[in-house]
Amino acid sequence: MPPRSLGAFLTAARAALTAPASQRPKPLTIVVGNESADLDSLCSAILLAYFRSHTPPHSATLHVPLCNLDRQDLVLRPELQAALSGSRPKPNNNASAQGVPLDSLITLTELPDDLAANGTRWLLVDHNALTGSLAKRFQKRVVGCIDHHVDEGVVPQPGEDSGAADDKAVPHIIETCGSCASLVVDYAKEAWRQLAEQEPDEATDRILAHLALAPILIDTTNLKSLNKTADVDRRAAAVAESVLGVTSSKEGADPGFYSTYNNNNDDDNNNNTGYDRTAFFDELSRLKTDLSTFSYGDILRKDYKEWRETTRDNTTDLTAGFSSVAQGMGYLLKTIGDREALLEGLRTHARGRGIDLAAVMTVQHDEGGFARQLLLWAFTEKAAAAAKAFVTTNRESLDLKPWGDGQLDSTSDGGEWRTCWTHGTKFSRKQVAPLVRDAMKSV
Ligand SMILES: [Mn+2]
Repeated sequence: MPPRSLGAFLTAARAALTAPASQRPKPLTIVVGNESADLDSLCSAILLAYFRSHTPPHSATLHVPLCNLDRQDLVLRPELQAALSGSRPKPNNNASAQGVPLDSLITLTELPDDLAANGTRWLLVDHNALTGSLAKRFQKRVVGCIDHHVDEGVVPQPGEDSGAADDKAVPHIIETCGSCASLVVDYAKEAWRQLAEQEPDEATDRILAHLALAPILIDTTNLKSLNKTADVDRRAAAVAESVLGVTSSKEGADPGFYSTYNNNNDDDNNNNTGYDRTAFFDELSRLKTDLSTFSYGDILRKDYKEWRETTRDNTTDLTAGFSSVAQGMGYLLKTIGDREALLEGLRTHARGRGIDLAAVMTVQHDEGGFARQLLLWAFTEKAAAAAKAFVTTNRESLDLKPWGDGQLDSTSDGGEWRTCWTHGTKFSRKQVAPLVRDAMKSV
């Protein structure tokens, strides 16, 4: 059985992955979340890998939880650090010393270049088809998934004659709900209960409970969003909270489910669990939107996606890179750096990725109320034509208005073109990027 302690488990998993090829376990089982590497993906991968590694009959198999991002990007996710702390993060709170450090996680940086696909088995969480560089190397080795996205139909059913999916115990769960972590907890709750009974480790189980609750609360807006929250989200939150000693009177969790840890408070204060749902949710939300410790380079790559399109005349491939930012343009200029620093940071970001059209989409919370801004910077004439076409087509429907007296705008940099707008819709990148891509294809 792999180590019970989460810290020691991660060390063992990392050692298995990074061992010389001849000493690597075969097959090596890897659990990975989707490319956005958001809280849900990261926490779901850790939870599923941990529980599968500790659940008979899989306990002979160490599952490696892989974070689908580069090591240098771990620091861009302070909310994940808070989830790993095992308690509500507060300065001078000794309980946080029991947590697991962010850099103990396993990232794409540790994935060996010589890892042969046929020596691996993959379980996907929070997506059901590999993307990017992992897809080319490993898609055929995917054996199971737990996910809440639309089924793309590429994960083999257990027992299907794919060669890889010979393990009938492998999960194949795709169900709509707020957070994938809810499905993982629901899948593993009985194993978790048995583990807690047979080999109690309160520090580890507290961290696991926080790793489950963090994405569930974030993805369901503290279980309050009626259209996002499903029964399984409430059920899983109740299970995780019962580990923390919170007894639920609601249906879903047996109040004594994790009695191992619920009886050890020797005082009369029934709430002495160090956990408060709303406080934990507020702290995670604050960390997600606090960009004050980051540079422009960090902020522009934190939530970044790019697309490549061929122009209508078939002469040019244009690449557009979209950075989503959890604060407004005013906040950035005030908190991160002035106009010059922003433009320098964005130019460096764009050059480093070889993109023709950079887009920055912001969400403003304070400073004059909620608003969204869109900064477009075209670096070539063709990209400028696409950007202008986008504006012409969408100016009215997006209610585009110049932002900040045009202080970020420029049309004079030899072929370059740059404008910052506010737009009057709720559209995020999911809706705006396709419009920009259409414009790129139209010139
Ligand atoms: Mn998700």
